[in-house]
Amino acid sequence: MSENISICPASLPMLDKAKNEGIETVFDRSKEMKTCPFGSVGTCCRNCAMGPCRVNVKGETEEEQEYGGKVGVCGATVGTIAARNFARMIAAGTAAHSDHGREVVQTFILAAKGETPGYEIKDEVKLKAVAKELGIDPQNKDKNKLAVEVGEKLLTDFGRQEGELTFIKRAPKKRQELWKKLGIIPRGIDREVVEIMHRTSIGVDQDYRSILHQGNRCSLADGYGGSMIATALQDIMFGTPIPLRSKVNLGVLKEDQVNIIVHGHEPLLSEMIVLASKDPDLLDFAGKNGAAGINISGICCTANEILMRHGIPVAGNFLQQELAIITGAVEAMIVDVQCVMQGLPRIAKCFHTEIITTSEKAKMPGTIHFEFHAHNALKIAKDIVKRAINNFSKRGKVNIPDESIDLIAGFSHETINYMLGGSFRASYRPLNDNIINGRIRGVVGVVGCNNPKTTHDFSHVTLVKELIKNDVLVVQTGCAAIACAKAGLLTPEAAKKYAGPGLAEVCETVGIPPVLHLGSCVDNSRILEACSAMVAEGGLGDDYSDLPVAGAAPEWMSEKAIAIGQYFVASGALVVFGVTFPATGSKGFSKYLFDEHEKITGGKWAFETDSIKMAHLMIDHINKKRVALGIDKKPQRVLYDMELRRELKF
Ligand code: SF4
Ligand code: MSK
Repeated sequence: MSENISICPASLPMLDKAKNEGIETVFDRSKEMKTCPFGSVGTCCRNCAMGPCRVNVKGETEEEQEYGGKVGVCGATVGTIAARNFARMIAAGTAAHSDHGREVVQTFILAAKGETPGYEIKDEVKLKAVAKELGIDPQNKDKNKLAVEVGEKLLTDFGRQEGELTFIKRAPKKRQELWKKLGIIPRGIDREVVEIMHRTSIGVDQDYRSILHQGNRCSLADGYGGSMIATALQDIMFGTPIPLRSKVNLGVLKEDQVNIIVHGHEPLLSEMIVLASKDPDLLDFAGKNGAAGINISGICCTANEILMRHGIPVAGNFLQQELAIITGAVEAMIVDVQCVMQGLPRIAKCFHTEIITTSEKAKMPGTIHFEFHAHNALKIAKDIVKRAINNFSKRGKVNIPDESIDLIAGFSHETINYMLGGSFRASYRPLNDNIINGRIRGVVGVVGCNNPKTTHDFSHVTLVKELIKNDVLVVQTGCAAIACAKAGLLTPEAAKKYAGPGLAEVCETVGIPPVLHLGSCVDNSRILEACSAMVAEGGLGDDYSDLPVAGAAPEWMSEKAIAIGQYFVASGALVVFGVTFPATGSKGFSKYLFDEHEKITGGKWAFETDSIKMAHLMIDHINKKRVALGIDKKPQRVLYDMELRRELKF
């Protein structure tokens, strides 16, 4: 039975164990849950107390649905309701990434002021580069003073009422002009989220095109605001990732050590936990408690953050958070914000595991709360680690699946630049050249979550294998990256085994995997940066929408994925989602997203649940872009005679 639930070799035995011991997991709850047929297609409105109104109309055409079909009590049509719901998902996703970004900026400023022991400004090169972008002269400035200036300037992006977000300038000129013409350049991050909530409340914006107009503006506040700021300052504070080797899957848990799993999103806490786990006193204390060491691993995006910068192993992705506890080997699961299931404490009760919440914003009944504050972060981290060590002796029977595999991570935008161009002439030229000469067909970002409505990891792995087989270089973030890492796709060796001949040749020459791990969900902003660099390098058009690229989230579940998808669509990309699409109840609005929107920003959404078809949807799109760029034909090989050689100019 478990085989249909997951393809992950470590998850299957844990699912069997759960079944045998009568432990309920997310997979059981998903099977039992009768999802609402209105809500799942975006046509249930509960924005006022005259409803909830469910308007799953059956009309064949948009006209039948919008003008002759069932409407809400206030008269809201199905298109308005679907668009309002969709826009609210964008707002929620943007809020999540941006509130994360805000925490990072505030801690960054405190760190630079020397008020947060444990944190420091690590990457001065990136600090100076960002300062220059912000119009701050870094010359002869103390790094901490400079960091305060940078942090305070970026903090204004959150509350700004007019003007433009700072990092909008990272987009190609032509794209910025288009956004300006359309009126979708975000003013301030918070303002765009608030405006969506206002416009989508009863009796305000009642035109799905207008609602999505604000959806575009808000999503850009995520991509070029909250997410991009978080990535930039995290890199400066904790170090810009460079390629490193590590391990992934539940087999990274160690039977003879204290196992601490960090789970959630913000690296502010996990960085300190990593630091605390190396403390000689705590290591000594672990020894006295019979443990051979302190083993830190991660789940979800926290895992990606500490993997990218420290090579800390990854225990699993979103759907493995409960399964990790079922190993019986986890002393503490330390959580902060986002993607933390409330099912955790119920499962933890069956074992000795303690769930430790740390954010003032995210509390859970049945857990222990150690409130995390930046000014004494290291002390709190040490207290938490000590508590986990104390728990080691309470362990019962342990079943750690013997499943873990190597992966390479750490591909920041800067790293890709250096790896391809060399440290003296960092450049995207070789990538562009290999796209132009056809060795690499194009680039696809495969990102996002797991969803128990579909076989765990299957769509990610199937999609990515099909893409690389067709010479498409894949870049990944989030739980998607963890899924493919578990399938062995994030190693240089995977190129020879799975990639098409062109991509394999490039990977072999440069020494990179065919699938590059770029980090956590906020690090999707690295993909935007990489696309900007590709345009700036030349030869592939002068806007994002000219590039032979696309994006996909085949197993998405979070509102954050919709926000990410929308900022790529607003940036001119084709974005394909699997599992379900929360707007298909409205013929008009879904036609707008899937088709008409391309005429506005050059980008559009698509929905496809079959991973192979999804891959070919994107490959066809990439092929069309290649034709438009005039790079669809292999350059003809010319045999030069002496006369032709003499004409050659060097
Ligand atoms: Fe119903 Fe309109 Fe109220 Fe929504 S806003 S619940 S459609 S009456
Ligand atoms: S953690 S948002 S399940 S990718 Fe970023 Fe994974 Fe999706 Fe959470």
